[in-house]
Amino acid sequence: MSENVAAFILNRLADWGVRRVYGYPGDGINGLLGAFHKVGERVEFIQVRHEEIAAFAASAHAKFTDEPGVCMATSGPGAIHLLNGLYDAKLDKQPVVAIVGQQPRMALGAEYQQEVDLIALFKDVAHEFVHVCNAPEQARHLVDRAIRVSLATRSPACVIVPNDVQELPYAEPPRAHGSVHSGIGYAKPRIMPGEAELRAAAAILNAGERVAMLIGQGAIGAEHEVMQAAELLGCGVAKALNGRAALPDTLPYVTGSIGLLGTKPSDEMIEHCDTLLMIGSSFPYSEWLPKEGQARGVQIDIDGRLIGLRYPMEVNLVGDAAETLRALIPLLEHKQARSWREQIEAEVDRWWRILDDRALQDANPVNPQRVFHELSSRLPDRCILTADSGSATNWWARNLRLREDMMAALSGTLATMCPAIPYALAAKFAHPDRPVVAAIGDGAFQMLGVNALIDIARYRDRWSNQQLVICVLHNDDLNQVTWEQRVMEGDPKLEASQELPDFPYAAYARMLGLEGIRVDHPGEVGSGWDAALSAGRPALLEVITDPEVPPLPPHIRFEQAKGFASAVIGGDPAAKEMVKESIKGKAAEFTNR
Ligand SMILES: Cc1ncc(C[n+]2csc(CCOP(=O)(O)OP(=O)(O)O)c2C)c(N)n1
Ligand SMILES: [Mg+2]
Repeated sequence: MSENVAAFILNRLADWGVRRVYGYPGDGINGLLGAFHKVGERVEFIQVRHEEIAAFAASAHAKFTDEPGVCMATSGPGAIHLLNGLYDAKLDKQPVVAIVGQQPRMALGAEYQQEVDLIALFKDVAHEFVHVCNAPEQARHLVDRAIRVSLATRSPACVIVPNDVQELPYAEPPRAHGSVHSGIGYAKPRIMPGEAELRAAAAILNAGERVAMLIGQGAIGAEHEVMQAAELLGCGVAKALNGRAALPDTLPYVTGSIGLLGTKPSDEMIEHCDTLLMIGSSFPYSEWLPKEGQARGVQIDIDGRLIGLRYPMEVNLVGDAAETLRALIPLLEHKQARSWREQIEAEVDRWWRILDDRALQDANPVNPQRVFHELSSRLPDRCILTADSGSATNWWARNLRLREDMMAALSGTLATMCPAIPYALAAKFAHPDRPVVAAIGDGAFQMLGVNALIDIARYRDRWSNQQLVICVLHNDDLNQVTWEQRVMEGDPKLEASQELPDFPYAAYARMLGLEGIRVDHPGEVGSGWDAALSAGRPALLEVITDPEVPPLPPHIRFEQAKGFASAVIGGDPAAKEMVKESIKGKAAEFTNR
């Protein structure tokens, strides 16, 4: 019996090295689902609770491996549900392939049931490649191109397959005019700037007296080169969120995160630097970069379309971070004056003490900073960390001291809620031997985490290492936005939009057969982590945290202080608690001089 188009597509994915497809069924992909019977163990269908989880998992697979992530959904509603996860991949530049069903060709254009214009729907998110497979002979090059384009452009690609085409016998392209004969394989190119640009960059960096380095996800894999360059330049290194794991926080000159979720040493380094070296980052907020004219700039980025965009750089080096640094390092002089570096290291040391103090301050009942403070010293070797979008991301970004050989990911650029648990799922499938720790707010848990936890319970037997902790920060509030309303808009908290219904997170995990631990006392946070990490099965650690601890930026700008004051005056329901907690946080800065 000859192979049908659906089986061909799955086999072709397998030939490209794809082992796993995250998805959800529907009659638009019944042909493809049937074909999973025919491909044996070559490719596996991982059913998740929601197509958005599938797309997040595919995005995370790409983030945690060098491979494309693949997701699959049915026509109409299933396809629509994929979108948010695909945008996460698009904005964070990850290779993801979506295989999507469609109604039969003869029904299209008839306002048929579940008929959605999928090309139009995916045209933006998968703008590099979205095509319909109308003929069996097309299947080969559509799969080949979707994967290759996603890898070459680091973006999502989409193949739409009407369900009648899935069932047709596959046909190789004939040797005829108009046929296409594609092949498999993609090797990353070596992308390097020219010699003249390298010299120009070195001259600027050698002339600088106060160099600041900012690295992002493009610096992942360039740890040793970044360290060597930082040593020569006598600089500090700040990290954008997606580059959180590119360099260990245990190095004395790593100033940590930058921006609203950033640290004071990063902010001060940027404010006083005379030279900026930005590597593999598209950090967007100009107010946290040097003022124009303050610093001379050199940037390294693999994508020529994105370079020189955030700051007017004098030299733009288009190239892979590690390769480019390897070529640049021999041209760099070892800076003799070390006082700038010493100053940064002293600031970093002081900052960690401020963070420790802030984390240990009382709150009602648990200070959310303490959750990450206690985790920091307990992070298992080689762990993979995931975070959601919410106030907890502030503490995740600041209070965790990552060591070597760890990985970390979140929705950096889309900053969507809900990826933390789907990312954890994909991390476990990609690296079943590594511990995983996910941090998520109660709002995001109620939005999609409730469903994604079912997937963790469902698949946990597959993972050799059972260390997987999902920490839910239970504050009954959409807290990040509550603070944004106060600080950015000067509005009091709007309870109608911000308050969350109560939910028994730990008890729910226990119902699913997982460990569930609830902590409502500061003294129990550390033992809560110990119990969760040694449960012998995935665990949910629910911590009742105080929503009135402000996720303050490293320094409050005038307009923000004004907003904060007007929220207090405007009758915020928690005015008293807010003021108390903010003053405590600031006080830790003054006592750690
Ligand atoms: C899908 C989506 N909807 C809305 C937002 C806006 N938003 C950002 S953080 C946040 C609050 C998250 O609340 P929760 O998960 O409880 O975390 P908390 O801030 O309380 O720590 C919201 C609504 C978003 N980023 N993504
Ligand atoms: Mg919350």
